[in-house]
Amino acid sequence: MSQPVAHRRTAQPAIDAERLLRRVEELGRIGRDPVTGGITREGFSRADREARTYVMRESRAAGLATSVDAAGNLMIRTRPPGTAPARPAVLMGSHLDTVVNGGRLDGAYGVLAALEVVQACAESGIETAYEPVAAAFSNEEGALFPQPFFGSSVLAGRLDGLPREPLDHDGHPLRGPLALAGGDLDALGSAVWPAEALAAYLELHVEQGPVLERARNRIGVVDGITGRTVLTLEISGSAGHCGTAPMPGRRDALAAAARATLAVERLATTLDLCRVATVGRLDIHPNSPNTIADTVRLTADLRDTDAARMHRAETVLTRELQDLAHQTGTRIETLARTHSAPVATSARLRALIEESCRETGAPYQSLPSGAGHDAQVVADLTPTAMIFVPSVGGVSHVPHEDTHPADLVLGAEILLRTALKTASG
Ligand code: HGY
Ligand code: MN
Ligand code: MN
Ligand code: MN
Repeated sequence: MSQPVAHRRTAQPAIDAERLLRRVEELGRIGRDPVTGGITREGFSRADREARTYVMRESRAAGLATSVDAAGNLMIRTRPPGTAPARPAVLMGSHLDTVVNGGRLDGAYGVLAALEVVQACAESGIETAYEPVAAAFSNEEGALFPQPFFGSSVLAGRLDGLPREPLDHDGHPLRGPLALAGGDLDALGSAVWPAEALAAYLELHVEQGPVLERARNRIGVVDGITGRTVLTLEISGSAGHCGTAPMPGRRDALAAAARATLAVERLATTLDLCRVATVGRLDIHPNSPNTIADTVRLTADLRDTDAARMHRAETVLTRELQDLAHQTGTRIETLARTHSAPVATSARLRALIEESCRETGAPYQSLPSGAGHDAQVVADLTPTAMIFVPSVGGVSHVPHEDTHPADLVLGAEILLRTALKTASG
């Protein structure tokens, strides 16, 4: 690791609250449904590209240097790479893509706060041992192309787990949309960071749950991030006329999918094998009111902070699906499987976050993250930590996802202070 650059301080970097809140609102208009108010910016969609362009434009207007790597990750620096001695980065970021009909803060807030920190450092002229860099990781949610954590996985060098030709849910290739976002599927290797290029990763995010609000704490210091396994299952049966096909002998893929959905739910209820288990997406063919469905695809999302529990839950589900296929005369296949291990965050970085909270008098607490984050992927390379701010009503992935403006500003302040403490080497 290169020797830290001398630490020259001029004015103290400061968060510009009005600028941050303005950007949150402006970015929140991109991909917004005028009827539901929900945000839909699936990774590598047109709306996602518009969001990346908005953040790039704001960064350049602020005199910052932007670049998009082969995975479509947007990086924002105080000055272009190569114009100063190379230093390990204190990387801060999150994602700009959303779930379908989601909220305006999940991911976007963390990217804009990271931009705010880098801009505050540039405006102050501060020179730190490590370089503050902001990142918008591509396709964190996997809403259209079911390869969640795509951008952070490439940065972390997790290329083996990616399909050669990633496809979206309807079989359309990623290659074109990735190129439109500034990426290059054939050059993903160029977007991999070596561990020594990083000193730390910090992610500021809305909690997306009820814990902080209920406890009346304003900052969450995340101690662990949940593990997550997502199975894409395909159930194949036989189509037929629903009025003439006798009940005995049917191979009804949708009836089997309904039983599979309940089997997934049971993993986290009566069987208590993992913390949560959800079927969130169902694609039915031919999806016709008077036709027996012949094919159903569904996603099973299993989560726990204990890897062994998650593994056991998946094993039990696999066996139950085999039994179900036999009972219903259908074929049940796993088309795809993505897995992120649970991770513990860095105790050293957590202590710096807590120190920043004490300096500001912000009431804080430790808590686990039930949501998955890019931080658990970047943890492969470098110490990572997450800072949460409260979610109003404890909800997220819905149009009414919200956080009080004062909490949004406080979160950015804590991110800035923690980043400066980390960057000072
Ligand atoms: O699903 C999650 O936990 C996150 O929103 N990607
Ligand atoms: Mn999300
Ligand atoms: Mn998120
Ligand atoms: Mn995240």
